[in-house]
Amino acid sequence: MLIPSPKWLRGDDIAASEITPREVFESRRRLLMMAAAGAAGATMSPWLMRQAHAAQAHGAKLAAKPNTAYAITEKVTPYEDATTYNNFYEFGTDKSDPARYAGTLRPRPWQVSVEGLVKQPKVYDIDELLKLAPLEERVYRMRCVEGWSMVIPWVGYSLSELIRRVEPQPGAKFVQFITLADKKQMPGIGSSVLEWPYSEGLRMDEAMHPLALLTFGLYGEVLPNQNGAPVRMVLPWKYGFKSAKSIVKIRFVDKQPPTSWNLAAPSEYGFYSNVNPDVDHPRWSQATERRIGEDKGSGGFAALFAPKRKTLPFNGYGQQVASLYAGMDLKKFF
Ligand SMILES: Nc1nc2c(c(=O)[nH]1)N[C@H]1C(S)=C(S)[C@@H](COP(=O)(O)O)O[C@H]1N2
Ligand SMILES: [Mo]
Repeated sequence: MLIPSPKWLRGDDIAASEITPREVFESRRRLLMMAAAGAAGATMSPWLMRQAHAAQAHGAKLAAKPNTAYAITEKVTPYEDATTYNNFYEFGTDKSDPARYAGTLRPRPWQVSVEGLVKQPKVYDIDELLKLAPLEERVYRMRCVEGWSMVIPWVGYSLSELIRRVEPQPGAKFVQFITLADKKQMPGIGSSVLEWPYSEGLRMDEAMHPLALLTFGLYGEVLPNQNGAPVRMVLPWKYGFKSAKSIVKIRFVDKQPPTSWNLAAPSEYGFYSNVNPDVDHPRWSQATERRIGEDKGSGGFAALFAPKRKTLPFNGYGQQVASLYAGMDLKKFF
């Protein structure tokens, strides 16, 4: 059995970045991670695996002013869980795949094209977009359609800040988010599990809701690649898959846009996908969820052993967003 040296597991190796050219350092670090994940994968405990992945995750600081308007009192999920238990199918379908393989994603240089039915279309450089409005820290509850949840301090600003600046035309009824699909950076693109590029969408009033966060960071740091660097959406009242990662296009359109998960399984994933304990997924109940990081064990088993919680309508954000859906049959528009 291979026992990894505690020195690099602790992340001490990161100090080498000061004396080693970044590229060399990063590829060396990746090799260490791959050795840990691969060679020892069969015998290393899930906890050790996650420490190995966590060692690669910390990014540059990203300052933001806490916005307590939507503050929740639940315990924040440990950083290690939020950055090693991910869904990002462009890097594979296992929860540990994004942390393992997203090192190949290059979040700079990066442009986001804001286009379609707007008076001021523009291709934003990511660093211009980052400075468009003051960054806020918002602690949001997140709920995946698979039945697990987390509490994450995100860094970003309301998408409405951007929407106002590009001035939608009267015909713009929906916003579509299109994310990067580059085979060279994303090993999962070879698989046909979803149609690429990943696409998501919102109705204009949903997109304008202040809770809808254009997100650049988490835990006071820039987004790690596995969480959707350099920019993603975060929509806390909807199932996680609505929160598209690594966005390259924001398109204003007149009709409800196609979305990747709806195309893959229309009977299981609707356009709205509001968190709703009363609408079961065809293959499982949505009445409860497990909070990642609350388990005593960890790793891929986290979701199995964490205690069950009741899932709340709109993920607990009903007071803020329920009025958007007044008069709609949410069983039909699931
Ligand atoms: N581009 C892209 N965005 C994506 C996904 C994906 O596979 N590709 N997965 C979604 C799903 S199912 C979830 S639950 C969240 C997970 O975000 P997190 O890993 O930061 O918690 O990202 C969403 N955004
Ligand atoms: Mo998800």
